[in-house]
Amino acid sequence: MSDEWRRDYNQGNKDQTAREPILAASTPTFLKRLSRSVEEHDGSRVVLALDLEPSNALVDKACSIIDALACYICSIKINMHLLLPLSMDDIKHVNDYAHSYGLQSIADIKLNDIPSTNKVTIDYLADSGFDALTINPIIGLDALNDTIHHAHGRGGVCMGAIALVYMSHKSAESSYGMQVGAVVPEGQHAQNPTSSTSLYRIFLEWALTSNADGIVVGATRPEMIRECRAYMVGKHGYRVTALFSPGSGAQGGDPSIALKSGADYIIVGRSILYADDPVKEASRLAKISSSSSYSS
Ligand code: FNU
Repeated sequence: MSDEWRRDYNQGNKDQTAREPILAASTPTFLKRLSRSVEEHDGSRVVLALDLEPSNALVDKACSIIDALACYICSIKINMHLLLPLSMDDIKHVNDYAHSYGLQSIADIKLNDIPSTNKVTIDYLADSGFDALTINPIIGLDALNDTIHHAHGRGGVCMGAIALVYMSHKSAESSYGMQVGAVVPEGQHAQNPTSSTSLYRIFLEWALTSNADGIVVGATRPEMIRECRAYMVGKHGYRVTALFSPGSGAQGGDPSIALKSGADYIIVGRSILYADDPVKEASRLAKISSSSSYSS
């Protein structure tokens, strides 16, 4: 190994283990940036899922949708609908365009790999102009911790991380609702060997322990939103983690009930994008989101 390589290698190792914050204390967190966007957009707590059907000119379409809807939303959310067909430069263009309206942008990739791969993914997403990403806690507590720590320390950006807790689609119950036994660390004995809980409760606990900026709970399950919100308030005494709720409209959830049950942000795609009048629908949802609030 050359001296230069050795120096880089050792530096790399040190950076990995030191876990020192690399950001200036003044770098606003994702949630602060998102709150600022809410203020600048008339209190809208609507995150627009830019789920465009395959076609040509996706970048132009995405930008004209942003032009039309920017004042009714606080963030865009991009998933495989655009991430797969577009180049990194195209995605950066769309994200920069959203930023020019003061909007945030979330990469909905449900990150789910070993920490070293997750870190490279996060770096690419940050370079593409994303402000936050979604992550799947199934990777385990230590990996979640490590990955979120990396996202938060991402130079100059402070990427947010939003952990899946209970997804919105029908069959989510068979995984997120699954009863699982408590995991006992090696060498210890379970106090109560029969104790079990639901997977989503473990994911919620892990998300909070790992300082996730947000959690996802489907608008199709208001009772779960209520339970998770009550647990979050009980644990911290105040709100430090935001609850994002997809599944209104096209998936059958009611945005107003989701917000009253404890959602901070609603994520909406098709019911805006394919409405007869998308501007009217976005404006209606923006009003609902700015006026409906959680009551315990
Ligand atoms: P719409 N989404 C979801 N449910 O729907 N990220 C989840 O539990 C989840 C998500 C995304 O139904 C979905 O991929 F974790 O058209 C889509 O982009 O309003 C959006 O939220 C919902 O779109």
